[in-house]
Amino acid sequence: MATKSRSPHQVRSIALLGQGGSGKTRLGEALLAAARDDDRGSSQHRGPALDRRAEERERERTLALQSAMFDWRDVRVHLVDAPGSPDFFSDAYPALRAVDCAVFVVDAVEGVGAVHDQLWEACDGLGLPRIVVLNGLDRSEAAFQTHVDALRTRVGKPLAPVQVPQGLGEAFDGIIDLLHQRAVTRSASGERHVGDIPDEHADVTASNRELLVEAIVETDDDLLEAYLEGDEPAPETLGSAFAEGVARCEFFPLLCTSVDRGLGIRMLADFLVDVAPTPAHTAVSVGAIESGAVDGLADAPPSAVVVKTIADPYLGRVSEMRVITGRLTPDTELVLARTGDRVKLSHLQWVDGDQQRPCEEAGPGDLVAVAKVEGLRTNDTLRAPELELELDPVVPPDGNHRVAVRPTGTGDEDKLSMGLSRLGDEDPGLVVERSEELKQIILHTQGPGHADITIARLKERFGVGVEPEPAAIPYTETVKGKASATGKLKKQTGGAGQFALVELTIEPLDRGEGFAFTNEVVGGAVPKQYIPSVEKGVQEAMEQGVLAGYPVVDVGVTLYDGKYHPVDSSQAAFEVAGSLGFQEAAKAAGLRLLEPIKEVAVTVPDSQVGDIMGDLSSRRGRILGSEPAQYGRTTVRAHVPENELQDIVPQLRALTSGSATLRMTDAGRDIAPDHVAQRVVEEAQKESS
Ligand SMILES: Nc1nc2c(ncn2[C@@H]2O[C@H](COP(=O)(O)OP(=O)(O)O)[C@@H](O)[C@H]2O)c(=O)[nH]1
Ligand SMILES: [Mg+2]
Repeated sequence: MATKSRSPHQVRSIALLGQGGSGKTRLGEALLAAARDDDRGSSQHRGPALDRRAEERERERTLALQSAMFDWRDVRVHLVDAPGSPDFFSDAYPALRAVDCAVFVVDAVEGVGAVHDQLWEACDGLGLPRIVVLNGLDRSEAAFQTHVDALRTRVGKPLAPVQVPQGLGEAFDGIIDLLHQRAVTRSASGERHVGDIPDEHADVTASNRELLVEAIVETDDDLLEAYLEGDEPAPETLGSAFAEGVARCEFFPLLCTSVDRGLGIRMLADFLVDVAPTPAHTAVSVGAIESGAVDGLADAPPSAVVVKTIADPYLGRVSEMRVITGRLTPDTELVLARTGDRVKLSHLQWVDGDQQRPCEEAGPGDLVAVAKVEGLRTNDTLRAPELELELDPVVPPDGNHRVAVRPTGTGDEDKLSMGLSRLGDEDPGLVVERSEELKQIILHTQGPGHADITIARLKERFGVGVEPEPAAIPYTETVKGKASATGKLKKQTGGAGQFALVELTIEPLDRGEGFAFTNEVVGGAVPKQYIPSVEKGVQEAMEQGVLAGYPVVDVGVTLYDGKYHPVDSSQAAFEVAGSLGFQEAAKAAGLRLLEPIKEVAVTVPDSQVGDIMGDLSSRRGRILGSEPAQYGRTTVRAHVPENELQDIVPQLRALTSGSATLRMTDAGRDIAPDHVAQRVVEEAQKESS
């Protein structure tokens, strides 16, 4: 394979997306094998290029983005295989930036699910063209029309079947190509045969071809008018309108494959070359060029986006980037848009499975790796100094699974901090929160599997062992009613004494009002210069908490009287008096524990609404209502105390077989019920004793 860039007309890049287990990795391997003219090889074994990491082979699933490339009819195809589990969305989302077209692989038995919907929606947001591949048509309970119909209602725009299977399951032995009106079969001995469409498949062919032609003519008024008058456009006309419709996301073509039977693989490769958009698509959609002029793309000033970066203990930082415009060579100098720093690329390599091949020059649409450029993050834009371009980061939504981590080795805090900051650069789905208030380092992850792999990577790559523990709940305290108290400091230690006395009243404020301090002292009972000290002392006491060590909130404090001593009083003395006064008054007023509340929005298939309402209610949730969502789904909203939500991500997955999506936002605080308050107070007492 050449080591140089090609005309952008001859480059395609696609991402394989969809539910875990739908066959993305196997399909990718099959495409690579077909390009090596080794069709059968891939159907027997997991190939060498994808899922090659030890952790992936062990678990038989894809954990991180990985790419390979192949040549098909003089066109270079970059293939990006994305993980299909929500736990590894960190890698699936940036894959969308790497490519000009997404290939959604749907299992012909299982159909689509929440992963499919969520990534489909992300593609909607980016205007990324999509192709659907129904894979595994050889499996015993495989279906075709059911999935076509389900997908048609789901995607909202026309679905254009360009192929139908010849038989299903055991009987599946060929694919009918609706655009070219021919059938491709493979005999038991592996012989491929192209021929006429058998009569027995005429009906399914005709009905689906109608869907296809309608989807195409809908995109062009003249074609539509002619069609309605009974003129079906000529195949060439259909062909050219077809590719444009795909590029503009006006409809989504559907193809058929079986990796096990080696059917549909070559047709898919042909289809990618004939129909999938060129690298101009991304260049236009991110605003790097104005129109779809493919020709000048490689001669424009260079720009690229980082789709994956990883700190390797031996190689240093390795970053994979997709070229948007221009050409990159091993001595290209670019500007990192986020910081304005200049970076020099060196050691360019093709991103191609487990192969290490130097790249002399990469052009638009190419995926290349650079080593030893420090400071790069996933989603970073690199550009020629004269360009303005900076791409919006593509990040998965918050997975809402929080885990706190503590280093197991003494003195490992710095190592942990460094490891987490490196991982944060790589992993756009990982957010690290250092909470002063909770005295914890909290990882916001996509799910339990993401938390586990993050912890494993800390150990393997940065040598830090960590102990996961539940993220603490940010409780607060407040006062039950109004009360007054005296705060008095009087000390006589050797030489100078200390003296301050304050009289203050506290009262509850409305929820969310925080703190208010009023000074009503008259006649200089507390001299002016000491008033701020009293306030400061009160605030310190509030931060320390009175009931269980959590900050006190929503309290109004009025200082109405006091005493001072001309020699022994000081700012420090009034601070202490303020603090003591507040504590006394709070105890007199009585304290309550407030718990943080989240507004939770769970979207599930309509049939599971009852289960979800039951689950949320059992978490002390207050159901706010429900509303219809896309794709035959319903969103249920509820206010739920945060401490009932610790395990909600794995539980929802188990309850709905992974079809639920979850959003959470802060919804203030509420008084914790007695049994919760009691438990929290007891735990606090245990800890301080
Ligand atoms: N019968 C059959 N099994 C398949 C086919 N494609 C994939 N599989 C199996 O489905 C499982 C998941 O495949 P994989 O490619 O790892 O799925 P991914 O999670 O989407 O990458 C594997 O056990 C494959 O052998 C197919 O076309 N027919
Ligand atoms: Mg996979």
